[in-house]
Amino acid sequence: MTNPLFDALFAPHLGKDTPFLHLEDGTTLTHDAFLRKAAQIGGALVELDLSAGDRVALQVHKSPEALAVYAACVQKGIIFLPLNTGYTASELDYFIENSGAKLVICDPSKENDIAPIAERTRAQILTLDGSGDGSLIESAKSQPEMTSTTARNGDDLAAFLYTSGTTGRSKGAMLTQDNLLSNAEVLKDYWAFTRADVLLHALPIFHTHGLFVASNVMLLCGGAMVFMPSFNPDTILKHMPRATSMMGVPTFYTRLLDHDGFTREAAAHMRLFISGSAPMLSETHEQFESLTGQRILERYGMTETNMNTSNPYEGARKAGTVGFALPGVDVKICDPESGATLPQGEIGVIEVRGPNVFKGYWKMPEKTREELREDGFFITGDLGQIDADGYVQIVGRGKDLIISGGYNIYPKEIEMVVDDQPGVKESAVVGVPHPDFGESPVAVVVPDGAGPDIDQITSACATELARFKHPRKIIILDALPRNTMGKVQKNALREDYKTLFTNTES
Ligand code: MLC
Ligand code: AMP
Repeated sequence: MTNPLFDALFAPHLGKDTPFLHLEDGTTLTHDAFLRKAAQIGGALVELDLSAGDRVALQVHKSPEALAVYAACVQKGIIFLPLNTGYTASELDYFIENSGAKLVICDPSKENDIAPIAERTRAQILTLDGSGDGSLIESAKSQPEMTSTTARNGDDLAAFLYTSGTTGRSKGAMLTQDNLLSNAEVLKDYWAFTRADVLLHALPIFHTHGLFVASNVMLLCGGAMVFMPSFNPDTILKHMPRATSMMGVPTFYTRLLDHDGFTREAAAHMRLFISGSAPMLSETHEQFESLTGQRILERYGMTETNMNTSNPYEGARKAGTVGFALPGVDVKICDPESGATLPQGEIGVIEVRGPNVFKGYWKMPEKTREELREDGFFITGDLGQIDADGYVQIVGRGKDLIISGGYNIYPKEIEMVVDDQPGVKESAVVGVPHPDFGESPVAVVVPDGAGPDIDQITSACATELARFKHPRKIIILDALPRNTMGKVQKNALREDYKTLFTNTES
């Protein structure tokens, strides 16, 4: 009986007393102890009548138990659907209903909000808090610490990750066992991870970066992680002496560089710093190198594709580039209109193909056809070029996307909420440079009649949208700039407000 993902990531560690998770309370969870927890959780899921192909939605704080739910799902062939802890009840409603989740696991503080949704969609509900307690764990306690592994094929689904779209409607990216495993295998070798590695893990585990890139690679190589609930530069520096490597979004690096305790000596023993999920400014690269003498390794990925390109481990890591196509991944630059491959050096849409590329969007065959070509190439919506040395450079986005601190925000989602408020004729949301988050959303609002009540817009955003999506500024304008076709010129707005957060004099 086989289950490729479980067999590669988890099964080799059964019975091994090797360190896996170093925790904030000073304790260390071994691989074996982790797998015992996972087996008990798996037993509890099966007792709730979940079986292979069912979905478990999970919105909980980061903890070893939350990661053990992932392991349990893989072992039992259940599709794992992690959700950003910032999502509001109104956002969750869509994910739970759309995925048809049979079980929702949430923080106890969210249970009352989620219960009516679960009741309507006939999902069961269990709790798990940030310290690893809750009704899920109560049910798991009576389960055996060893459990059977459900047979799966590499093509079977392992996870759904929801990613927002241009229309404001999120899409469930269906990821197979092979998508996850092939990428973890490539990254482990490309970045030279071994069992001697200790990774500083401060990313959330509900997105590709923290879950699949960081955790899968570390499970595959047999190393350990300093598993922190969230990013805090003091905590990072406290644990850096025992670590060999870190993965983070650019905000991690700018915040570390702003910290007095981050010195050449503090980083001297570190083998590797990796960045991704959002563009890293060349200045950050240079500042990092002049402080530490080390070059950050930047790579490029997406929810739908896992990782596509990476700067090399050995060899030049070029600032402002995301490196080469990973082994087994094809990358080409295409004409946005015709889809024809462009000559080297020209700017176009980045398309990628490989075992890492997802199977499609859940219950959205049309969206899948629009973005995933029949020959297997996925149209990323990122604009890029390949330089003379073969390095891929991301120069912009063809898609109307804002990335704030590594989180994606589609303007449409915010515009829909703002447009619904009284006194609003229309609105346009754009991303402008932000010193901490890289980019932040600004809402430009055109008044209707007596005009809008800004407090009302703010509170509507608070009810409907996760905090990270809230516009950091609301600007009232008589009319939106439009081109001759009547299309809103977002570029003009981005230009007008580009120094809103970075101009220290204002
Ligand atoms: C938190 N806030 C954010 C935010 N994160 N606002 C905008 N953008 C964000 N990313 C809110 C908080 O709720 C808080 O609200 C306020 O902003 C300030 O909080 P903070 O304490 O400064 O933020 P912090 O909790 O430290 O979080 C910042 C962060 C975090 C950058 C550390 O966002 C983070 O870990 N980001 C990583 C995201 C990630 O993993 N992305 C990978 C996606 S996968 P208030 O109410 O206090 O004002 C992917 C594919 C790939 O993209 O290639 O990897
Ligand atoms: P997500 O949908 O959250 O997986 O975000 C994927 C998007 O993040 C990509 O399409 C890119 O726009 C962006 N991204 C990821 N890594 C990088 C990077 N190293 N540089 C620039 N953009 C990146």
